[in-house]
Amino acid sequence: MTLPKACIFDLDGVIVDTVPAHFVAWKAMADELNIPFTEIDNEQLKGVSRTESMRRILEMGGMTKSASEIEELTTRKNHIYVDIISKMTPNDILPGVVEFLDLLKDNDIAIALGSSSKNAPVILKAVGLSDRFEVAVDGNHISHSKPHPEVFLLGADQLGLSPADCVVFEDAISGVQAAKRGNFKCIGVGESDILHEADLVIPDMKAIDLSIFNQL
Ligand code: B16
Ligand code: MG
Repeated sequence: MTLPKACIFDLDGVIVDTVPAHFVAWKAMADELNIPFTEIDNEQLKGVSRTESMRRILEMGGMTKSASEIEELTTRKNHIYVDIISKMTPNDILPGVVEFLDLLKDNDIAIALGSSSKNAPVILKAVGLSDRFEVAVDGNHISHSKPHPEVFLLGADQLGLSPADCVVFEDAISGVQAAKRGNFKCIGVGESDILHEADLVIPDMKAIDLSIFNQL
């Protein structure tokens, strides 16, 4: 493809390395419930909303809980998670991200955020990236979690662009599926065997330049 008019970035796992923090917090809840929970299980929760993630962990343990119990568990998970992310600094931005955002800006390619996280504003502030996104759609603005395409469609709409004008960067299976269901080109950031539904997979954001779009 030629250069896109915009790039829409996932947050957790693409811009910042919050995946281990989510894992630690979910593992604490799973341990309490005596549900085995590994990093492989955590892979399935990437991009998935907080409540849906809790439901899936309960499902792994063959358990059911009432809506109020789920609310109580997710609230405590979030306290553990927020405690970790509140200590984040610009050093927690993943390698290559700032350079790539600069490159997009210099080439008049718009930059947007498409995250499932309700903590996105706090994270962006902590790492000093709040003013880098023209449009920022996060878990506070959507009613359907990835793999539903709502978060990216809303982002494109707020940019005044169609999905064909935008490229999505995603680290989660659910996020890649959301992008593809919304008719976006999608670059997976991570392992190609996990993100095989993406149009292209890169291991990380290090040393990427505009030639990446020629590969789509
Ligand atoms: P919160 P992303 C997602 O963010 C995470 O990948 C996922 O693990 C998390 O459960 C979800 O946000 C909700 O996060 O509890 O902070 O609202 O990858 O879409 O940026
Ligand atoms: Mg992610």
